[in-house]
Amino acid sequence: MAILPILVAPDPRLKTKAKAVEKVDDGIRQLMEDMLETMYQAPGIGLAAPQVGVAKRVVVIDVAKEDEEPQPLRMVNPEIIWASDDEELYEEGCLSLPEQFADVVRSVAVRVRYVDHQNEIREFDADDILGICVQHEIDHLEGTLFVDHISKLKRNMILRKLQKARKDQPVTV
Ligand code: GNR
Ligand code: NI
Repeated sequence: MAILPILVAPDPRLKTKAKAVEKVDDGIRQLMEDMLETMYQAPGIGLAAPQVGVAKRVVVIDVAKEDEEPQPLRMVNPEIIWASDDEELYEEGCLSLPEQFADVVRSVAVRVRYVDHQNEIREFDADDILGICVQHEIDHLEGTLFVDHISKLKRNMILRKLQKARKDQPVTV
């Protein structure tokens, strides 16, 4: 297991479309375990491979609360095969946009198809925070961040703050 460094916007690797995985092998399984460890320690409820600099369609999610049993989801090539017309606002954050939050409109419910860690095709319905998280993570595979769903004014405010935070960082040796 390993904690992987999480990329912070602006970074061109966060804007790149990730490639489909042809076969889930030990390398992909190891990547998913490392992503779970990285997500838990961040802490976050989801993580997409592009956020750790890997341009592959791999996502991990766990929306269990701190006092609940962990419920890790490992998804390869996830796709939304149905989305409700019904939409709702939710205040989102992102490990690649640290300390930035904004209201995003998304479908209330989605049906997701993915390949699991044993190469089996699976489907499930998600709503609530899980539905939002799945949509947020699949966006990452397309090079889309939550700020791409809000007004240009709010997006630029957030991106400028992050640019400034990066400039103000002490020089690392
Ligand atoms: O940890 C996360 N929390 C979160 C909160 C609201 C909506 C989406 C998310 S996903 C985020 C982790 C992350 O950046 N995944 O890509
Ligand atoms: Ni994110």
